[in-house]
Amino acid sequence: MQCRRQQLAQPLGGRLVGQVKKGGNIGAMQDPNSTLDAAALKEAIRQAGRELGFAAIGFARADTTGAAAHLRDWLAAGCHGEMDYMARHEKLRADPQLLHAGTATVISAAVDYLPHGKIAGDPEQAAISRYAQGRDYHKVVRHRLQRLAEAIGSLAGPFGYRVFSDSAPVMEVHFAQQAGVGWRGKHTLLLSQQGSWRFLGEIYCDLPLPPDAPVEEHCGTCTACLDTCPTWAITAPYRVDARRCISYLTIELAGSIPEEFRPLLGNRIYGCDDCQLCCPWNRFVQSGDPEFAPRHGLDETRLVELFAWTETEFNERLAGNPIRRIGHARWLRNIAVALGNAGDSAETRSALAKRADHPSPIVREHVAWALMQLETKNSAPERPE
Ligand code: B12
Ligand code: SF4
Ligand code: SF4
Repeated sequence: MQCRRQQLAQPLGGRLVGQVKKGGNIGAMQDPNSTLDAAALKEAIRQAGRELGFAAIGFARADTTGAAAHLRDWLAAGCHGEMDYMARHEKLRADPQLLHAGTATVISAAVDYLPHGKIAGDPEQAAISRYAQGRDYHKVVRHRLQRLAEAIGSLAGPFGYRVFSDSAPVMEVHFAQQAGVGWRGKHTLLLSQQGSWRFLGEIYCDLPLPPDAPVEEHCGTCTACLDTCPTWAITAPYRVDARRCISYLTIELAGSIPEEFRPLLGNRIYGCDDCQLCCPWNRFVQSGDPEFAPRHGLDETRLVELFAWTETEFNERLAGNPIRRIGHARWLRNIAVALGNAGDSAETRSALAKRADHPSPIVREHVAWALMQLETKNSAPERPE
C-alpha cells in the first residue's frame, strides 16, 4: 500500500501544476513531489468554479462501489419503467472508465436554481417544476463546466477530460455525495445545508486529485418527503419507483398516463417539486442563479392559456427550455389531465372540446378522460351541510 504522501504526490508528478500566488495570480511550476500542490490546485479550481457561478465544487474518486449494486437492484425491480436508456447503459453508468478511459477523478459541481417562491396552488393554474421554468440547465451547466475545464487546463497544463450534466450515463448524485457536495436525502436527491434546488454536473478527468470527504447526512428521523409524495413514489428511504413518480409520468413516459395516477397529478403539468417543497432544508434557501429565472410567465400561467398554444407557439416560446424536449402532443396530454382535475367551467370544457379531434390518439384519449372527469364532477350530488 502507498503512503498518503506518495498518493498525493504521484498524481501531479510530471505535470505543470498551477500554484496560487498571493493576490490570486496563478503561476506555473514543475513540482513532481509536492503534496501541497494538489491542495493548491484543488483550491484554485474551487475559486475558478465560484467565479463561474458554481455554488459548490467537490472531488471524488472515479469509483461507484456500492452504488452500482443498488442501481442493478433498482433496474432488476423494473423501477426505471420505460426509460430504456437506464437499463441499456447500466455498465457505462457504473464504470467511468467505459465512458471515458483514463478517468481518475470526478469533479462534481452544483448550480443553484431557486429563482422565485411562487407555488401554483390554484388548480386552474399550471404547476411547472421550478427547474424547468427558465433556461435549459443541460446547456447552461455544461457550458460552464467547459469553461471550468479550460481554466483547469491553464492551471494544470493539458489534461484529458469530458464534461456532463444529465447528458450521459453518469451517477451524478453518487459522485456529488462522495465529493462532499452534500448528502443523499431520503428522496434520493442530493441535499445540503443550502438545500436541494441544485443542478449537478461533472468533469471526468485524468488528474488523480485527492478526493474530498463526504459530509455527514442530516435527514435524521424526518420522513416528510416520503409522507408528502402525492403518488407514494418514494417506496422506501433512498428509493424512488420512477413508474409512480409524477416527474416520470409527465416527462419521460411517452404513451398513456395510467388512469390511477391522473387524479393525483393535480395541476402538475411538467415534473413535480413536492418532495423538495416539504423538505425542512429548503425552507431558508436563498435565490438561485438568475440564468434560471422563469420565462414566459411559466410560474403563473393558466392551464387554458397553455393548452391553446399551437405547436409553432410551443416550439417558439419554449426554445432553449427543457420542456421543449417532450414535444407538443405530450404537453397537451399533460395539460388535458390537469384540466380534468380543475374545477368544471364553460371555459375549461370549451378548451378541451377544441382538442377533441387532435391528430394524436394519446391527446384525444386524455381529452376524453378530462371531459368525463368534469362531467362526473358536475353530476355528483351536492354534499349536504
Ligand atoms: C433517471 C432520473 C430520474 C428518474 C428517476 C429518479 C430516481 N430517483 O432514480 C425520474 C424521471 C423519476 C426523475 C425525477 C426527478 N429528477 Co432526475 N434524474 C435521473 C437521472 C438521469 C439518473 C438517476 C439515477 O441514476 N437513477 C437510478 C437510481 C438507482 O438511482 P438513485 O435513485 O439515485 O438510487 C441510488 C440511491 O438510492 C442509492 N441507494 C439505494 N439504496 C440505498 C440505501 C441507502 C441507505 C443509501 C444511503 C443509498 C441507497 O443507490 C442508488 C444508486 O446510486 C439523474 C441524472 C444522472 N445522470 O444521474 C437525474 C437527477 C437525479 N434528477 C434531478 C432532478 C432535479 C429530478 C426532479 C427533482 C425533477 C422534477 N422536479 O420533476 C425529480 C425528483 C424525483 C426524485 N425524488 O428522485 C437532478 C437532481 C439534482 C439533485 N439535487 O440531486 C439530477 C441529478 C439531474 C441533474 N443533473 O441535475 N429523475
Ligand atoms: S417528484 Fe413528486 S412524485 Fe416524484 S418522488 Fe418527488 S414528490 Fe413524489
Ligand atoms: S424531507 Fe426530510 S427525509 Fe426527506 S430529504 Fe428532506 S430532510 Fe431528508
